[in-house]
Amino acid sequence: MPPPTAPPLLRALAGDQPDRPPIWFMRQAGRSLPEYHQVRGETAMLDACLRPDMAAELTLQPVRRHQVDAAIFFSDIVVPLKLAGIDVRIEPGVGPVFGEAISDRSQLRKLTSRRLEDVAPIQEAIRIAKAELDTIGDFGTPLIGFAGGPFTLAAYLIEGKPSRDHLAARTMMYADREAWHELMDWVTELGGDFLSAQVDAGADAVQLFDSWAGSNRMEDYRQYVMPYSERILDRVQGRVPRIHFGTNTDHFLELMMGSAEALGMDHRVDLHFGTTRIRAAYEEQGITRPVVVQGNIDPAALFAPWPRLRAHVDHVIRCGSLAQGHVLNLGHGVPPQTDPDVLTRLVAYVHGEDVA
Ligand code: 1CP
Repeated sequence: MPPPTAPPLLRALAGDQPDRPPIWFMRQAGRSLPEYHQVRGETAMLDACLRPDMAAELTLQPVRRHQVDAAIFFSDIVVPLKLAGIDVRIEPGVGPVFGEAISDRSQLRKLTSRRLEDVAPIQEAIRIAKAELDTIGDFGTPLIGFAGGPFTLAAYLIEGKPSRDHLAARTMMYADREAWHELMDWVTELGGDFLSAQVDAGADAVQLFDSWAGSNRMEDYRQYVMPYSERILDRVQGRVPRIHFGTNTDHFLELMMGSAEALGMDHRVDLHFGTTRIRAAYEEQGITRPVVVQGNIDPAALFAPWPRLRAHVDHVIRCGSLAQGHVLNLGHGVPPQTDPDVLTRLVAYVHGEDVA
């Protein structure tokens, strides 16, 4: 167990309940902050990710402004693809768009011969950010590194752009199992290299954004996705605590819970119910490690009058207290139109400051 002088995030991830849950927000950097637009200006998103000074600055902005208990590294899940020389850009208001979608084996072959080329820019950004983070808060502020889940990355590669139901990706899973495994194997290696490079450079914890894995049937997740999600998380096992996050994963929480120290749940799952289910599964399987959960304030509540938002947050904190460790977060990313002052007030409230 980390000592009481460890940052609250690391204590909670180890299954300790500090007086108050640590809080950070997925997508806390970026579009909701005026200072983000000022610093990024016209720089393309992926270029910003690969400029160490800029990526470090954008990582630090939400910590300075909101006093959150963790920074998340400013990058994107497609950065390792870009670093492997793949033609990808992030289109404003859309997301990742690729020069070509992977639809046949010859394209796949070309792809899978590629490796992560130069991780120096992201490692340098982490070192710059860490130097300042170490001086913020009573015990320093941890930096969370991340990678995209193999299914989520494969879905973008096969669709060539964001999609709603990931039909093309799930079709390949059914139609050409061999190609599917080859692609998943490759994105897992690449994502694992990206993740461990961040830990090598000083990331204190990691999160796997298995964002779109929930669009699979439970049995398909078990057979065709889970082994890869586990493998990528295993790359940093024992080095830093790991959070496994997905959306719409209510139908296989029990499968996800075993792959990391903490399970992130979106706002559709009642945290009370989710926590109880994990506890029961741990008991049944004789797993002795602590139940640690992350989540899951509904992002829509950020737009409600303060007393209503506060009541919802109180409810989430009460539910989370049923676990041995709880990291307070939204159920998914900060919506771009969020008023940043609401986030600042929310953090102050959770930290026990008098914000009415
Ligand atoms: O503050 C932070 O959270 C740090 C930076 C971060 C993270 C963790 C960014 C910057 N992207 C991500 C992860 C990411 N990227 C995920 C997983 C998180 C999630 O489930 O939401 C996903 C699915 C992506 C892919 C992506 N990149 C999308 C989603 C598209 C879709 O399919 O709907 C989008 C819109 C982006 C662009 C992006 N990434 C990050 C920022 C700040 C932006 C917006 C860039 C801009 O237009 O200004």
